[in-house]
Amino acid sequence: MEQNIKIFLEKLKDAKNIAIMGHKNPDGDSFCSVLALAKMIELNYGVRPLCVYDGNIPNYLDAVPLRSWAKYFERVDLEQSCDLVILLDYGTPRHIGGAMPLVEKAKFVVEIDHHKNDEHLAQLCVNDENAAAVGQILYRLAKVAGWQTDSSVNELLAISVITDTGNFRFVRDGDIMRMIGDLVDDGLNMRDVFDLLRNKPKKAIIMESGVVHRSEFYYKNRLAVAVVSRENYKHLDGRGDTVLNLLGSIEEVEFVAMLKEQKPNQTGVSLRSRTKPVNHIAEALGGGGHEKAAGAVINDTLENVKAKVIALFKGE
Ligand SMILES: [Mn+2]
Repeated sequence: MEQNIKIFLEKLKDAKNIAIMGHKNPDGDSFCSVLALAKMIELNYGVRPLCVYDGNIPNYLDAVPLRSWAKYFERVDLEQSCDLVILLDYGTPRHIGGAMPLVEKAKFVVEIDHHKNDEHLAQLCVNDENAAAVGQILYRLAKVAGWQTDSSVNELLAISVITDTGNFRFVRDGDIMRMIGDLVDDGLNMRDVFDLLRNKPKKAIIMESGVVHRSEFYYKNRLAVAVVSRENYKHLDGRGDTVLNLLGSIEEVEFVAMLKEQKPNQTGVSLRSRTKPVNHIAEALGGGGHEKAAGAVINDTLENVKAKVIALFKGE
């Protein structure tokens, strides 16, 4: 067993008071990994960790198992000193958000992540940049540790890898498929899992399809640009996956850029690619991410950011 995993398991044995958190505005991987790990810790160590989040949980995750365990950071005692705080899928310290006091006051901090990160907050890292999702790291960890799991854990781990791989589109090796295969043999019903995610509000889908309808195409249709105005941004559930998926399924489209007017002078950019990496473009905008799925948040108007993004794709 790897040394860092050994130390993590030792820390779990001794901890009476544990908090787990993912990144602000959790996605499927961040949110479901937190809940899956919490349940595994309860099953195997007899302690139920505190699951904390900041931002909004998208409606499409409303029906996932143990949803009610997640507590908004303002409703928990941020002054307490936990024996152990576990950070999942956070990427960079600024993505932790309001639960940061718990990290600062913790006796020991562990992180389990698959993002490239040069600013580790934890004393102990159980990271794997090659993992497609934190759920995949947790699944391996559970195997190595010999942890007992249950059907809710299996569903949560499946949702975390399904959402972070874009329904398996971005799997990089067979590990994820073997993991799902094992879970299915263990009784996981894939149809139920996908049904759990059908929780988008009608408003969100109608709005997203309108955004697709109004999108613009550049460089011989190789770049699709979608714009979510301030008014529409309020109805966005999660990260606008419907927009990204629909535009990304057009024959000639290689790149999708979705611009979101989060505030009058703050624009979020999500980039997706079918071919070449786009993370250098996200980095040029002050953000970052994975090779074919990256993003940035820029303190500038929608119009200015749109012009910048289109210019950056010139020659790609
Ligand atoms: Mn992730």
